[in-house]
Amino acid sequence: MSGINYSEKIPNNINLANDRTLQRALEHWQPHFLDWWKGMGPTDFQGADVYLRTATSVDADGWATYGTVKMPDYRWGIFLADQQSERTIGFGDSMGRPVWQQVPGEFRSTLRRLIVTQGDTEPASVEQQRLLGHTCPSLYDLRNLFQINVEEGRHLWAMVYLLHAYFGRDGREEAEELLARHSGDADKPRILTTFNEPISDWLSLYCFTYFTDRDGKYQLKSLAESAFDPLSRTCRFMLTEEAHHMFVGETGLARVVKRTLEVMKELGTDDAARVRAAGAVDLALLQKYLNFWCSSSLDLFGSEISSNAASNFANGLKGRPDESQYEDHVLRDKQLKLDTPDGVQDVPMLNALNEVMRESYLKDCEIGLKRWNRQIERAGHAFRLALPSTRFRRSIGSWVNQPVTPEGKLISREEFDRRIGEWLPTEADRAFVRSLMQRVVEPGKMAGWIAPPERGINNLPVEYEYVKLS
Ligand code: BYC
Repeated sequence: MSGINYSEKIPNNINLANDRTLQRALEHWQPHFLDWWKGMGPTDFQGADVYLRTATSVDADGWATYGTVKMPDYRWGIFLADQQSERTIGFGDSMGRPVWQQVPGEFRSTLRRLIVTQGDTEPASVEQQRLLGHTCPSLYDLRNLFQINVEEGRHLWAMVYLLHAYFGRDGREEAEELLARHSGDADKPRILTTFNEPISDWLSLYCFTYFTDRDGKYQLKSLAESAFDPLSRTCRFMLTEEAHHMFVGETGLARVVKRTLEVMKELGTDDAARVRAAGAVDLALLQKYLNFWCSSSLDLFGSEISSNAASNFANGLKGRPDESQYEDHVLRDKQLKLDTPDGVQDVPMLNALNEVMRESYLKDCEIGLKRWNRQIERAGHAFRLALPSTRFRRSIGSWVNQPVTPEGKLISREEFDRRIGEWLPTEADRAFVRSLMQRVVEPGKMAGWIAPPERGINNLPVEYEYVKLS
């Protein structure tokens, strides 16, 4: 069951050939996807040979094989984790009943909405990153970017499969719309705000893959708990791919910190202006980028108090990440204390689940910060990087538009407006970062603002020619 058939037009492990109607529908969508990829995917690199990994089966050994391929020839396909026999619903009011192999009529539009929202982020991120290839800091990084891009393309396939297979005509229409909305488009933007933010430099890419892909991890984990079994199996496989994206973010930022510390040592100063003059990212600037992307990604969990979250959980559509780690899976009698601008409120736990998830996400985000701070401490500097408060720069929820510092202190609007440039990248900061983004494509060479990685991909040396430019 878990082997993937690559001889078919659409590689899959779902016996697609046995379902001619679905096969035809997906084969009809496939050229639209390829047109979108050529028009909205990475610019100017479609002819390059890229060292990419792909899945040959969905089990631990077989899903990552490596080879050189031109991106438009990447075998995007449909891969679901194996079905678990006799799986039962793990949370909510129907806990213990068998999971669903079809969509129950009463949850059809909500499930479709969840799948469309998830699906929309995948092509959005490819669009956001489409120009980055031109300013890559190394061939190693260029290859990682393209690996992420093709896998986000595959994640789109994963959601489109669900729409086509389980939502009939509406699903097919939604699948077309996923290719028609575009990141940052004034008329047809992507659904969630973060996915309309430009990613025009590599510092933003590393922050995005650190913070936003990690939101992806948490959302996918919560959908992997779903009672709708095909969604659960689809998300379980997507999570294996997501790990590499966060690796790119975490190691990318660690390499930026490392290089900055080297420059500070060479110069014998931590003076930001001198660090910048030497072509590196000063730590205060990095902090501003972390503030920007972390706060934006915090919004992706939805409002602190959400009736959508409550009914999704009660109905078994969307659980908590790693639901089995909790004791109470029904949550009808629990409350949570939530800090709002109007004081502490007692909220039914079911309605506060977005916040529960956001808190576990933040704990996960802390891990990288601890590591980078250890690097800084070892180099003998007092500066520490920190995550912004969940109240800072929120665009949804109870703290929306409140003048709060990154430390979480409510201040006057006037002070907030005056000091915002201390906390978020200013136009001058962004222009400086852009000025660093000079393309380096000689094998093994790195741009001056980032240290080389500790090792290459799949045991190959860092100097390997990961992308052969045509
Ligand atoms: N921007 O009750 P509320 C990833 C809407 S990332 C704009 O507060 P709810 C990836 C919301 O849709 C993971 N609108 O929140 C990473 C709702 O509208 P409707 C993506 C927003 O519903 C990197 C209304 O506000 N996964 O995979 O409890 C690269 C009130 O909503 C925002 C998913 O999104 C926002 N930030 O939770 C590539 C999972 N937030 O429906 C990929 C599926 C909320 O009333 N989606 N709204 O018209 C969901 O689970 C939920 O829809 C959300 C929101 C968590 C997004």
